[in-house]
Amino acid sequence: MRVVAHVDMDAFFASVEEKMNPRLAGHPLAVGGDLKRRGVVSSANYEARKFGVRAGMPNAEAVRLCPDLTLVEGNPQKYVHVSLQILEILKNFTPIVEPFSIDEAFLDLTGAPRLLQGTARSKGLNADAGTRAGAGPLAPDDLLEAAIPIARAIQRAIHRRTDLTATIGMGPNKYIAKMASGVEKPRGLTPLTQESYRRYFWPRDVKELWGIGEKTRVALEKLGITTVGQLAHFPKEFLTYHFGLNGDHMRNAALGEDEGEVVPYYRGVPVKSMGHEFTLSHDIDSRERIGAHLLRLSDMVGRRMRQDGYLGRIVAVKLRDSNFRTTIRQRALPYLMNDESLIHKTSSALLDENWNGRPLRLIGVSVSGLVASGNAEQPSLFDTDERRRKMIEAVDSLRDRFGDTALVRAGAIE
Ligand code: DCP
Ligand code: CA
Ligand code: CA
Repeated sequence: MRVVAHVDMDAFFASVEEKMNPRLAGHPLAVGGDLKRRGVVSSANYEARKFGVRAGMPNAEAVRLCPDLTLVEGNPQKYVHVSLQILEILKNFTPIVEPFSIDEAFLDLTGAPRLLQGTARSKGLNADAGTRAGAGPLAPDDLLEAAIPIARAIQRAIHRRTDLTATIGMGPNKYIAKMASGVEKPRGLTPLTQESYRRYFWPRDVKELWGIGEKTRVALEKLGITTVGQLAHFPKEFLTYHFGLNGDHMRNAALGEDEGEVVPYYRGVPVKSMGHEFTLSHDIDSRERIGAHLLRLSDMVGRRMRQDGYLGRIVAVKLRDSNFRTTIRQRALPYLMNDESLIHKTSSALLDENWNGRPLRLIGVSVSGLVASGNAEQPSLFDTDERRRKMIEAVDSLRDRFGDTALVRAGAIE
């Protein structure tokens, strides 16, 4: 029996921008990435959403829908900074915090000290007596209820420290918690038991399930499954037959079953790429100097791969010239390795093939396509791996869209 909370910041990037420019507050605002190139909206505040402005929409379309829209480029460093700040706040409530994306985290509140006090009170015990002695097993509903004040306290703490608002979903597992946070936004606080989860979601469209995209929705429809409830009741064997392992995952999702534990940040996030980069103190155009940096970077990357127990296959270099033009080029090797001399050889070749001779202000080397060098773990698409992938993508897309923030290891906001 657990209580898991999912915290999701409201209109994250847009809200951070609002706070930095108080005169923008209350007006439609969207973060549009690079405004000179044809960017897309990454975050719209709730005023802008009233006009239909949504993340993923081209900037031009957003402006057409909402001519009064303030479109800003965005400050990725700031978002990463606030994201880390929020993580620090969450850690005050329980050490079991799993950062899931730039603006989301899961918390396992089951053992949180405040929860234990709360349950003791609701059972008519004094907190000192503890809950284990004589209290008997708590009903899942009691646990969830006792966690509501903690969720409120989390929202208050986030607001106090960052001036931003968060929505929290809670449930007996991560899946229900994540689904619950989508029920009411912004500033929502939604606890769902497994029973209330089913009551609420079973009549709804399968596409509302987290992890079910348009392709899967269409495939399910062909089997006559359109609602979450139908999916939950569909014979397991059929689903497995049609969708393999994912069939099982989907069914569990519909049932609100999820054994996945909240993996605390300190246990480390499996990484899919490792890289280092240097921002140079002044622009450099000597091949020799650049080569020296490349050697050092390759060395750092290889060393870290071995330290953390990874092998990888795809070597990439990143070059940013004095005009802020960023080039990323990669090459796949035919085998897995964690050898800095190979990384260096490959990255040097990539440099020579792609450098236009312009002075450079940033050089980076990374290796991706990583696997653990020890054990080949069974990947699970729907579960943690999928979540991790999303997180990694979130951070990567940030870096792609805005150029680089500080050195953020892909897949780990530490
Ligand atoms: N993001 C992005 N590109 C997207 C979607 C999101 O860069 N296509 C970034 C900007 C968002 C942040 O990730 O602010 C969090 O994404 P969410 O989907 O949680 O969206 P918001 O926090 O902006 O809004 P909501 O209040 O709906 O959670
Ligand atoms: Ca959000
Ligand atoms: Ca989010």
